[in-house]
Amino acid sequence: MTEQPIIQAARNQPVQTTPIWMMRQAGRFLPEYHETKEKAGGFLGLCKIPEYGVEVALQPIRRFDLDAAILFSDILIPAEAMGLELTFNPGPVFARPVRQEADVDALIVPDPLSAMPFVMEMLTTLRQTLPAEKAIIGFCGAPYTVASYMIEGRSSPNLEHTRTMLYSRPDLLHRLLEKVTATNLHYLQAQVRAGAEIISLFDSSAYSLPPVAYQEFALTYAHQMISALSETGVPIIYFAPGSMALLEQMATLGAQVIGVDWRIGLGKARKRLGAEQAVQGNLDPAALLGTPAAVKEHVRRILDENEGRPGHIFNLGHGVLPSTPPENVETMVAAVRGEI
Ligand code: 1CP
Repeated sequence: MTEQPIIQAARNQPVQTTPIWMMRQAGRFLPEYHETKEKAGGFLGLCKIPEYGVEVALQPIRRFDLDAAILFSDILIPAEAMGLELTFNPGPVFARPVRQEADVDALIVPDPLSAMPFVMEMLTTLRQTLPAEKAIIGFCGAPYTVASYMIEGRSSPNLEHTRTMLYSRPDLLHRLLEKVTATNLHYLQAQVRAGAEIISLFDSSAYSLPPVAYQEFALTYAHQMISALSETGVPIIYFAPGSMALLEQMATLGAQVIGVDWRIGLGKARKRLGAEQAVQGNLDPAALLGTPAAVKEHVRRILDENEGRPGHIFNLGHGVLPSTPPENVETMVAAVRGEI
C-alpha cells in the first residue's frame, strides 16, 4: 500500500495534495456531535463507550472527507487511570488535585489495556472502518501539560500551583513527571498496537515556562517519550500552542512534525525550525468565523508561505471554535485541495 498523504507529509516526502485535518474536528461545532453526546450521557460517555466515540470520530470525515480521523478521548483520561477522580463541566475537574508528596506517591502507573480498554477498542474499530487512505491519529498530553492539570485540578490561566511547585519542590514535580511519562509512554505504545498510525503529543501548558524551565520540565520528558516511540516507526506531531518563542528548542525533540500556531507566519516558523523539519498548521481558527472569501484568501496565504515545499500538514493553529459554520470548513478543505 502507498502511504497515506499525512504520513508522507510527516516524513517530509512530496505529496500530490496537501493533507488536512483539524484539531477538535470531532466536536461542538457539529450538530451531530451534540446528538451523539446526548445519547452517550455526556462527554465521558463519548470517551468510554466505543460505539459512541467511534461515531463522533467518523462524523467529520463523513462531512468533510478529511485525511485523518483522531481518536476520540481527552488528554486527561490516563490521569484518571492513574487514580484521580475526574469530571468534565465542560472543562476537566479533578476532585483532589496533586499538590503534596503523598498525592504523588498515591498515583499508579496503570496497564493501559486493562485500565483504558475502550481507547484501544475504538482505535481498532476505526482502522477497520475507514478506507486505507485515511490515517488514524492517536494522541496523549505531553508530561508537563498533563502534570499541570493534575496539580491545578482544572483549567487555570496562570498555572500558579504548578509553577509554585516548580520553584519550591522541583524534586516533587520531577517525580510526578516521571510517573506521567511512564503512563503515557505505555499508553501510546498500546495505541500504536491497536491501530494508531501517527501520534499527536499536545503540550498545551508549555507556554507558561521560560526557556530554561521548558528544557528541564517539559522538553526532557517529551523527548524521552519521542525517543522511546521511535522503535514503533510511527511519526509524531508535537504541538505546544502559544509557545512559538520555543520553536528552536522544539526542533531538537526528534519529532517528525512540529505544530505551528497562528501567531507566527508559516514561512518564518519553517525557517527557524530548519528545512528537514515537517510542520503542521496554521490557519487562525477565527478565520473560519468570517466570509467564505476570507477563508479562501487566508488558506491561500498559508499555502503560499509554504512555497510548495514537502513536509506540510494543513491544520488550524489550534482547535476549531464551537461557533464555526460547517460550510466554512468545506470551503477551507476545497481551498487546500485547490478545488476552488
Ligand atoms: O463539552 C464537550 O463536548 C467537551 C469538550 C471537549 C472535547 C470535544 C473536551 C473537554 N475535550 C474534548 C476532546 C479532545 N480533547 C480531543 C479529541 C477530539 C478532537 O481533537 O477532535 C483532544 C485531542 C483533546 C485534547 C485536549 N484536552 C487538550 C490538548 C489540546 C488543546 O486543545 O490544547 C487539552 C488541554 C485538553 C483539556 C480539556 N478537555 C476539555 C476541555 C474544555 C479542556 C480544557 C482546555 C483548556 O484548558 O483550555
